[in-house]
Amino acid sequence: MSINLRTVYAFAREMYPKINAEHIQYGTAGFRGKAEFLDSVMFRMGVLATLRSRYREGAVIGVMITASHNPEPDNGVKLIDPKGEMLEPSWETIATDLVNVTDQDLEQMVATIIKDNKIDINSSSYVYVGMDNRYHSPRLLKAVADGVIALKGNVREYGIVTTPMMHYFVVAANTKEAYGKPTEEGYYEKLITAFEKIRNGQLETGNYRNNLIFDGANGVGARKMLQFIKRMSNSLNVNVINQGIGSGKINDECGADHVKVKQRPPISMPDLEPYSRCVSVDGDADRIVYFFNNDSGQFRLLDGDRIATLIAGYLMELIKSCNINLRLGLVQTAYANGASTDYIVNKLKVPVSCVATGVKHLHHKALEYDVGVYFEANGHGTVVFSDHAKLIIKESAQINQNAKTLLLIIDLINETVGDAISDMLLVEVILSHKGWDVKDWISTYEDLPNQQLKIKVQDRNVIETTDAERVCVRPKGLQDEINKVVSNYKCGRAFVRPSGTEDVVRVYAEASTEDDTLQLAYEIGLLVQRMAGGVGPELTKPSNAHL
Ligand code: 16G
Ligand code: MG
Repeated sequence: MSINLRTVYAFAREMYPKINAEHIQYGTAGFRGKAEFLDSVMFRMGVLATLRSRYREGAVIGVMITASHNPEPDNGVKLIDPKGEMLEPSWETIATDLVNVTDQDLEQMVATIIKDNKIDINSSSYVYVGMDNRYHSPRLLKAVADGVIALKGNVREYGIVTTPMMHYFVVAANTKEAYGKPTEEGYYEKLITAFEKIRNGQLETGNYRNNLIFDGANGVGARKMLQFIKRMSNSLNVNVINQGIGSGKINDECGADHVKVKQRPPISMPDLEPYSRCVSVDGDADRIVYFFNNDSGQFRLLDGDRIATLIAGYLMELIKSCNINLRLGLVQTAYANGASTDYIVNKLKVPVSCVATGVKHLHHKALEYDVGVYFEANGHGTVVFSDHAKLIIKESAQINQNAKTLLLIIDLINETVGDAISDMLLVEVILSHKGWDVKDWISTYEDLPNQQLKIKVQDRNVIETTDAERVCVRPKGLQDEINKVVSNYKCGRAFVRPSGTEDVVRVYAEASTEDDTLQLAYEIGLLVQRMAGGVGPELTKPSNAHL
């Protein structure tokens, strides 16, 4: 094979010229922005994925085209490393450099990456590409594929898939199918087989009912849930709303982000019977929250913290009952409600670690446990099992029924990344085993009222934090002021951090009453405005929680 780097330059100039001079950065969500400016970014990410595959000795690298929970005009791209993890941080920097270079300098930059990383440019390379159902995604997918072709890599297109499906395909291919078949059918088969074996025909127990309303956010999750339903026996009755057919726009007034942030049900919701179980996923189906209305019509949310405590508590019970010795832990972020942490540590006796925001931090920490459960409050999360844990569980499963269930759960959960549909199936298994309805589930603990604010400042990076973002070390003196304010509130807790996805500083506050929480968030917001270069009008006190 002979590769001429001029091809990269020629392709770029002719078909994917860089039309936006604004500097963009590969962040926790990869690259994201308005779709019309992303063609050159996509082409270059195709080039980079090909180089990365060669650097990793021909392992499959994934590329997912999606802007997740963002509005429809946005799109984005993320690379998936061979074991299904997010792209290695040193290559995030390379990605940032590569998309910001001019068309003229592109050829030279590619040559530098090849040289610096000692890449054998004539070796094989494999790139898998998938996309969400935004109308501009096919155009952007072609740009990625052309990037791969420009460097004579092999590209496999999966069409419309969820983000977690892409992670699954990459791992399945790189483990030579030990994790499953790297096809859409292989994915359904693995999850559905495990789910139906665990259910074992026992559909309704105690207060658990077998019906569920699924809000697909007009995104990929809706389509894939319909595919699940087609292939499942009657093990779960799912009514899919916001299917993305007709005029419904992705994430518009629906989906996990809408439900969590606005604290209200999505549009197109049928009249809800009190306590009927509903679930919302985001546009690319890697986030999930549950919700219901109580008998006075009040909306109640069961977010990532609730799902995490349910799963961790259940896995702990199963492990104990098998008499096997495995270290189980839960990983959360500073956004986890204090009541959830208190419940899981003191009632369920599960150890908890706290890490910085972003899936990669949680995933990394969870790998330190034999069984690591991780969830962000916003609904990103999954469970990872170490090789040692898998071995012990397998042995025990020869004689113990609960270990058999654990073994099936390993197949049911998508270990590669948080997967809304797989998480949902696991929650359904647990609720059904416990004979619980949402009322039983929510009564495990009472959330502390909480409030988030966004503060605009001149430069959000003047805020530096440590200790999993719970302590602010810069600007100097800000943390002392925060501590003083917080000490005036019962059960008060607050922190500030620069957002990784928006040009704002985020404030989080919780306290024992709703009024106190609003006042605490307000006071901390004012401190940020005063001490971290706030711009715009002075903050006014928010009047209701969950803005
Ligand atoms: C990204 C992260 C998400 C995190 C959010 C925080 C991934 C796949 N996604 O969407 O985990 O909660 O950023 O946004 O890591 P923020 O920094 O603007 O608060
Ligand atoms: Mg998402």
